[in-house]
Amino acid sequence: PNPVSNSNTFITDFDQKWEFPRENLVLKQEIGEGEFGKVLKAHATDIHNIKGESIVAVKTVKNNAGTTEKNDLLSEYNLLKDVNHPNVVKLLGACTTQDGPFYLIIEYAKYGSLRSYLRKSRIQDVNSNGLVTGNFNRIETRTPIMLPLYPISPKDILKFAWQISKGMSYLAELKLVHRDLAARNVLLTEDKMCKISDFGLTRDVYEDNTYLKKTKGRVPVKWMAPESLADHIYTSRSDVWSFGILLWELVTLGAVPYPGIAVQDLFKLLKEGYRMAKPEHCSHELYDIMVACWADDQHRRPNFKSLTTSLEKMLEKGN
Ligand code: ACK
Repeated sequence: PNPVSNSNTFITDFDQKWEFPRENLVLKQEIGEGEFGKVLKAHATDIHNIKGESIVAVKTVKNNAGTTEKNDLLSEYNLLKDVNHPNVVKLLGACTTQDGPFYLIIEYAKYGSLRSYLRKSRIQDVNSNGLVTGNFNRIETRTPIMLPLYPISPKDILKFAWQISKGMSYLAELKLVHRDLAARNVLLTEDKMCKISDFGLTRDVYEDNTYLKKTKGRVPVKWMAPESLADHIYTSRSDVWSFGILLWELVTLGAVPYPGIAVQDLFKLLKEGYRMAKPEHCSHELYDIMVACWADDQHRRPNFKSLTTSLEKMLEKGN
């Protein structure tokens, strides 16, 4: 039989375990939009063993999306079915029936992407005394109490790095290569837990642990290892390079890497040995980790297990 299909529905393997009835999903406002996809906040009733109503996030493609984008969302769905870790975004269900668009339902992260949280945490406010007070939410009482809206401390930054490293270590163990690890692709929940997300580009690696990307798609050049840029080689070791860039994003509260450098000039500079300088307020210890992640020889980079241990030690020392 010919399934009914419009531009927004696409054929997928029906999976009873994850299928969620459309009538139990009430879409609310849009929380994110890309060129071909969007993310909506929604209310779901009785989803994934959670009785009653829960707030969830729904990922879908727009009408203008092509086959690549649809396949990316489908592969994200299939991949998320097999992963389960506190620092990896949780799949809650999917609507795949042909009477509507394909919806991927994942856990909702109150603070959105780590990048947006980092950038919001920068916003400073000058109070009536002319003092910089940080980003404050004024709660009116007889004596005004000021509470930071997006607080962040050096310890939080280390904690975020450690959590992401743990999630990546888990993925690497499963032989999964993320290929687009960046602060924009990590979500932050209400209890300040980092969740690795956006698995559209993730591929399972087999045999020699190397994924060779055949065609040119979206390329996050400033997060990419030299071997990915030159030869489209993606491994957990190239994810480690991206993790180094993510550490730099954390310390700079979400700055764009290699400020002032055009993407087309980057590869040559990296091959000549150029690396980003130590950001202000970054400890030498953390900068050494970043630089180690950016070793030109992928085999000299630390792995996620050892990164997790190093970050854990730094957290224990309280620096
Ligand atoms: O930084 P943001 O507000 O948080 O903008 C991006 C946008 O959608 C595109 O990815 C937000 N987003 C994505 N997934 C989720 C989620 N599960 N919960 C909350 N926000 C999300 C993200």
